[in-house]
Amino acid sequence: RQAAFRTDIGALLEQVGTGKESLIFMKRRIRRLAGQWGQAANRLGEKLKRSWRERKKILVHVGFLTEESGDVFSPKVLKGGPLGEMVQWADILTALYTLGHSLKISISAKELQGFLGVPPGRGSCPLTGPLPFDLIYTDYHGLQQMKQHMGLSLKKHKCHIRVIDTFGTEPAYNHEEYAMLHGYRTNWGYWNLHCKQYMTMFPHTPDNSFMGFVSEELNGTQKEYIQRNKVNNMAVVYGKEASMWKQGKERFLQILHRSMEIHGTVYYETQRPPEVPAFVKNHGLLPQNDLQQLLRRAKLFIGFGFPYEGPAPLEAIANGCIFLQPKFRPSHNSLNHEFFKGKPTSREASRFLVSSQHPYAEQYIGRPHVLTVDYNNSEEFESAIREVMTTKVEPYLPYEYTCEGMLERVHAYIQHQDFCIPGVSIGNDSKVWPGNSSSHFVRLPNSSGLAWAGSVAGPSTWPPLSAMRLLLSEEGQSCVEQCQDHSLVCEPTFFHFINSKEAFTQLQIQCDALESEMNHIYPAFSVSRRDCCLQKEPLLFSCAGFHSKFQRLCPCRDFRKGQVALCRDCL
Ligand code: U2F
Repeated sequence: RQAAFRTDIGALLEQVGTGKESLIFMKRRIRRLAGQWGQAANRLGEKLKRSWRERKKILVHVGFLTEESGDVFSPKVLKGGPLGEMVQWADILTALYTLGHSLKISISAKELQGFLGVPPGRGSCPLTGPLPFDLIYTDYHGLQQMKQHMGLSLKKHKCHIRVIDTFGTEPAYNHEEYAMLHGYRTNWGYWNLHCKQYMTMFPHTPDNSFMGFVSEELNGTQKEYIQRNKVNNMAVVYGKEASMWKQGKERFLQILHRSMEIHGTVYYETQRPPEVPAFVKNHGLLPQNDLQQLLRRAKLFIGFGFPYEGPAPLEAIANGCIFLQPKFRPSHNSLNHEFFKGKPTSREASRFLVSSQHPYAEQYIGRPHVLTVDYNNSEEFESAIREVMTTKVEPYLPYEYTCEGMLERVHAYIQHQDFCIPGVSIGNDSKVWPGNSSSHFVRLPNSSGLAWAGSVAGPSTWPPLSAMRLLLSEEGQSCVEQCQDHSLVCEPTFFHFINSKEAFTQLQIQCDALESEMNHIYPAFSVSRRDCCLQKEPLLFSCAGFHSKFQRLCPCRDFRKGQVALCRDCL
């Protein structure tokens, strides 16, 4: 069953259903971006010409939109509520459909049951036969519903599940026993999945897979046109809900208003919301297409700290705006900020810190498109506004947020990620280190670590082992940071291959003792005790973990320019 690219989205639109505002929003988006997806499919088709793609049977169960989960999102679609999640699900559906897979979509527990073929009230293991799908994309709500309906059979089939999880889940929070014992309890449960089964909205943690979404793409003519028609003193404020304008924003708006005309897209019922000053031209919540038109004219898109990590700044930058946003010192996380409380992630490793409203824009895009400044320092704020007015920027969209980029990434995951293989899969404690060793690594020049030189043995060879670089972190440093210091990215899949005494030897570490324990910072070396510590539980292999007294063994890899999720030889 070969998968063939699809460019006509008619059948997908029919499948999405109708009625709820959330579905209407998603369908409108799918329709609006259809041309762009079609062109991307043709380009990727050319690129992958010879490779055989298997057509998978896929179920997409959007848990947060089900009545059973309370569906708090749909009634707020037209009232300034979060749309980011719907943007992402619309794009996931389009990507899977465009790639040519066979798709079923469910947004109720009843549909879920029907598609899975589980008759109600069949005891604790209702699904006795094989799972009728190769892959199931869902979210935390959906996972909970699947547990309810599948009972113990969920455990048998969970390697087929992918969880769309905006902010991500770190290994220490995912492992039930460990989370309970070591203070990593959360509101979202401990599912003991392989952490790469969680898929995020931005590439914030390499412990998870980066799913993403797409933004509008412009051709050369459109770019030129936009640049010619930019209104140099026009600003649009990021925040579609009045509450996002509260708490001392007026002072900044006043300063901004001295040099720029300010526009807003804040939802209101009958009157201007009191939080929005009279000098702001408020358009009310706009349909996505109209917002894009507004952004095409504006020079500045300005954030005031919330919402965190949404799609809108990427859309603004893609339409040629400069994005100005506040720096957070200290960074926000689950310990110091209400919004992140109870989320299964610490966001403590640098680069993945919530160091500003939109860390991806700050760290992956940066100047001249993104200015991240201390809003409490009026001089810095004013100088940023002057910079906006005097800088010319071109519309910019990172490749990983284009349709082709997303298709390429999702295609690679579908063809290569397999969490059902023993040795890599859930809770399996087997050691994959392929026997004895000394030829398995070679030292690279200029202290850039060790490269794999052994045979490519074992089942878990995607990403390919040729991409691996073994490095040793500083004390107190995570693998996220150590890899990043060498312009690489941490690749948790490779931990299996470096969790051995041989890896320490090859790094020229002399171990006085060797122990093996369940700990999310292992494999690691305790400098004071000269202990080499191995990981006992593969589910706890973590890029994010660090400890002031340990140097970590870090499996890093290269990545494609503009596509951090994939290594150079990953396609
Ligand atoms: C994020 O959700 P939000 O919905 O608050 O994210 P935004 O960046 O505001 O953008 C979502 C979409 O809303 C659209 C815009 C974006 O694609 O085109 N939109 C619109 O259609 N009309 C308007 O007038 C203004 C915007 C994030 F995505 C979620 O995951 C988080 O839960 C949430 C809270 O941090 O922030």
